[in-house]
Amino acid sequence: MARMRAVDAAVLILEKEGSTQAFGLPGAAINPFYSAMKKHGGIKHVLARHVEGASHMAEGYTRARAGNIGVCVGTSGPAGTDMLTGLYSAAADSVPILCITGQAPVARLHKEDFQAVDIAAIAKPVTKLAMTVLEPAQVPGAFQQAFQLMRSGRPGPVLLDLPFDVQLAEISFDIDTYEPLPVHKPAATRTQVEQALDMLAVAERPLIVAGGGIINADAADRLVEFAELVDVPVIPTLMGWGTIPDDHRLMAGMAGLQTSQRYGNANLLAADVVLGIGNRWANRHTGGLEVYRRGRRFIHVDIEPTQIGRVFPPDLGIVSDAGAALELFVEVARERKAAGRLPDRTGWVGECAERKRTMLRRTHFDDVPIKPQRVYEEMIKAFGKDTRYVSTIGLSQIAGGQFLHVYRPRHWINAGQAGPLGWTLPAALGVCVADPEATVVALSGDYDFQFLIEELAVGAQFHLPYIHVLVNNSYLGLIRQAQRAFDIDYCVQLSFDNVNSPEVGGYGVDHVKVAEGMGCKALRVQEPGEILPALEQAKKLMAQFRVPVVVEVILERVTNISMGTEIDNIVEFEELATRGEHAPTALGALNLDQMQFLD
Ligand SMILES: Cc1ncc(C[n+]2csc(CCOP(=O)(O)OP(=O)(O)O)c2C)c(N)n1
Ligand SMILES: [Mg+2]
Repeated sequence: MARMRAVDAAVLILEKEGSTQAFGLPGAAINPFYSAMKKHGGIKHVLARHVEGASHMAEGYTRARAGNIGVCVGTSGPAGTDMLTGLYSAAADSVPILCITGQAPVARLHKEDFQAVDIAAIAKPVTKLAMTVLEPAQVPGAFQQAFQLMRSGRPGPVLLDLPFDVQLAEISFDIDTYEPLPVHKPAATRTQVEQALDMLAVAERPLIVAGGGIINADAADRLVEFAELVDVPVIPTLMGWGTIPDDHRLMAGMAGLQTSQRYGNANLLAADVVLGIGNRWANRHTGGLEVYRRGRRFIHVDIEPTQIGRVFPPDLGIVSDAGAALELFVEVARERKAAGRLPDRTGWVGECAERKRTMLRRTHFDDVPIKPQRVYEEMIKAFGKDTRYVSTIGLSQIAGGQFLHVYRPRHWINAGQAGPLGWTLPAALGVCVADPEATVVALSGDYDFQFLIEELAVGAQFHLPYIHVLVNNSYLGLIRQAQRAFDIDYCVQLSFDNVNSPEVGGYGVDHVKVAEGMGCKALRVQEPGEILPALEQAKKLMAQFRVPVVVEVILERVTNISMGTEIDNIVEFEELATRGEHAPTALGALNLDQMQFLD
């Protein structure tokens, strides 16, 4: 059998498992692995400017395309600790990434060697497996198991930590005899699906809650087919947004405390039976459970057995991969339809659609400084249905969730549970690498943008063009809004007089100069009428220079965005849409002028 260094075997395995894209940065302890990447040539590498950035790039890369597993690589010590945030956000959103770190030699691990830290122990709670591989001959098995675990059950990240001497040690290995291990995904049984359909059949106002598990299972088409067969409206979760197109007649809006629509919450509150598929009843979706559950029965389908009953006990729990479950749901629903056993839902579907047409928030404001709602209206005009949006957290992301439209799975790419500031920019770069043809539009507040701003240089160096809409209120806006409860406005200001850039008018950082300094293009907008032309100009600049283009929109400093503590008490801070021209890009808004308003 062939003899080779353990790292050579590792790189051959990565290639065979289909993980051919790495994001990272070298250091002395991981140089052997880099030498193997160079030698074999089958793995492309993007050099990040911060190791946390590399981990989020890997996430963006995985999230963009079914089957992708992004790899992030760093040296020993701080590189691993920097990547923990990526591991956490990947784990929290059920996203597989493989994190590879260098480590001090085995014999020196306990001697407080330079940059030796027990990264496997630190990473344990945020990975499916975190292992320092102590025996060179275990390297192939560790990688084999890593891929099996990342793909089986609830997907998630793995960290493999490779001591320097383990990387270099020679082992016997033949890639031709290496086979990926079988992947295990539980599947619903016919009895379970029959029971769930029986519960839906006796409902008067049934709803489907479509979670990110459907996207992970690449099963959005089956979801839509099932919803159409049984004629039941769908509420996607934030992670499931795009499983059913926003303009589909059965898309009933999103429910929740923040990234939701008024009609989404109203539709959920009106429902009597809810079928959740591949979702986890996240607290920003449910709000208080008393309100969320009141008077409703729940079915919960999830791939991970211990997710059933974690948040509240469902009336029926089914352990299944979302795709496998939906396949059976479609099959049984077809049979019932042919037998004339599916109830007529015309009235209920019409009610939900009417709320979607009428319960709208206003977006059309002409104010200067610009009100944030207007930005999303202009974005909808500028970007088509195939746009891939990337965002993380903040008022910017929340308003994006309320006002933008998403039409396809993996076209709203968001670190939903962890919400780590700084994620947007590197994740967008990862999406660009995964889908170079796509129109990628990132959405950040000024603080999120500043967090990992240095990654712009990566976009310029590697020619990863995308548009970054930067909504600048010179505030930690979401936290400022949250501090209203404490009657403070404390440590949330980002404004200062920039001695080099008086033109930013006290908004502090001159993002245009920073972006240009990093080799990107940037435009600044101060008035609502300039937004659309700037976005159009950005598309041209992106095509011409093949670099990231930042469109900074200077917002009014203080705007509160609709949110609340329960899904039945969302606070509206602006007047609602009462005429078509108030919400010209809302779906169904074409008929707004004739509409009967619901309060
Ligand atoms: C690492 C990290 N620290 C703190 C927070 C809490 N946090 C959430 S949003 C936010 C402010 C975001 O400000 P900005 O990006 O400007 O967005 P805005 O709300 O102003 O639109 C903060 C500090 C976080 N999500 N992540
Ligand atoms: Mg801000």
